[in-house]
Amino acid sequence: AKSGPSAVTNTMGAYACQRKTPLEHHNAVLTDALLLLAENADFCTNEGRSVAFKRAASVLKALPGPVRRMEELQGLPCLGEHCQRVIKEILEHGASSEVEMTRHSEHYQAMKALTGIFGVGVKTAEQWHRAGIRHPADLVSSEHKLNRAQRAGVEYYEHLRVPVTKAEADRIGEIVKRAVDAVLLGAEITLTGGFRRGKQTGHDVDFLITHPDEGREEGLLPKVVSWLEARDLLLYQKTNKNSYLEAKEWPARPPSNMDRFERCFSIFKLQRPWAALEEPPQSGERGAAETPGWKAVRVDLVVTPVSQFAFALLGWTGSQLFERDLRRWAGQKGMSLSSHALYDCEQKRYLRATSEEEIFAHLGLEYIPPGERNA
Ligand code: 8DG
Ligand code: MN
Ligand code: MN
Repeated sequence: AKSGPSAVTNTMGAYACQRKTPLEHHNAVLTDALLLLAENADFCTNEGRSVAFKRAASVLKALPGPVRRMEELQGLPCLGEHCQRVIKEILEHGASSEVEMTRHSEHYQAMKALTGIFGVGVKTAEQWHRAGIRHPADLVSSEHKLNRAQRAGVEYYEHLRVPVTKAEADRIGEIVKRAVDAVLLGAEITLTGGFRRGKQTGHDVDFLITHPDEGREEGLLPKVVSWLEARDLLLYQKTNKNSYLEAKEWPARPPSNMDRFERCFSIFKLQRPWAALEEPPQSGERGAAETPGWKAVRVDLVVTPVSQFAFALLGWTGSQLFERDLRRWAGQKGMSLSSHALYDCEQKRYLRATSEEEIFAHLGLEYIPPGERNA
């Protein structure tokens, strides 16, 4: 407890799940820069480098105040040489030449636009980029084959670029609740993802669906989807069946962030009853015809048996870095964590839990509430 001024920072854990990371923090200029480099590393299929930048940004998000001098970083985890060079340049000159060069590079901009299309990953974007495609609009006239998801992604590109608000997420929650109630009495829905962490906007809306009687939830999604489709509420959907078999998952299968729940990746057609109240079109600028009375919104629906609910909730609340570090932490403790279960490799048994708190306790971690998992 008694040590120099910089020692305050020495106590920060190296795993994101060991620290509290609020949504609002004090180092956005630095984290924006590092996260842009992380994004660019992803675009260059350099995952290791990307994660390193994300970890560094995450550490800065957890600091109690703005970084002003390099000495304040002493003893902090996850800040490698490269990150420190970037931070130093920003502190001294207000910007990093590497970050600015990357931001304006043709490759970065094209990859950002192309991976911004729903259904398009880095590999596909890179292939298209090599073929001279720079923007979603280039795909409309090109002979490049698009799958069903990508066609929807291109069609609703401008809609899906606009962040989803909390109000829209709540409205969609009401619709999903009605659909679920109509097809299975007693089923429950929970808002997860970024909105559960307190974000006011997101790129999509994530819901978990369960039923207090184990097994009743099986095969629920196709019925929910039919209910929504009958009311013209879906622009796109792809539903996958549950493929999880506890007995077969470990130790054969390594833990991964892709789970095996019954799930639906969809695009909702959200009517805008409040469209008239929002920014009325300037006279002579935008005609009413250009402002449709609906908005396309990405929605993920995931169905979980109630016995796995706590694990699914923990796994789907994010952030992605928080999840990654939870799994890494578990591994280092001789356990294996997924969105389905926690397995103790030494005791060779599953550790049950009915709440997130219990899972943190099994892992020997202090409980971190959703609002502080914004790593
Ligand atoms: P945003 O939408 O507000 O931009 O952010 P987010 O809500 O944090 O991100 P997300 O991409 O919607 O993902 C939410 C969480 O769900 C995140 O922690 C990762 C997790 N997730 C997926 N796909 C899968 C999956 O297939 N299995 C599991 N278990 N989790 C997944 O995105
Ligand atoms: Mn989300
Ligand atoms: Mn999602």
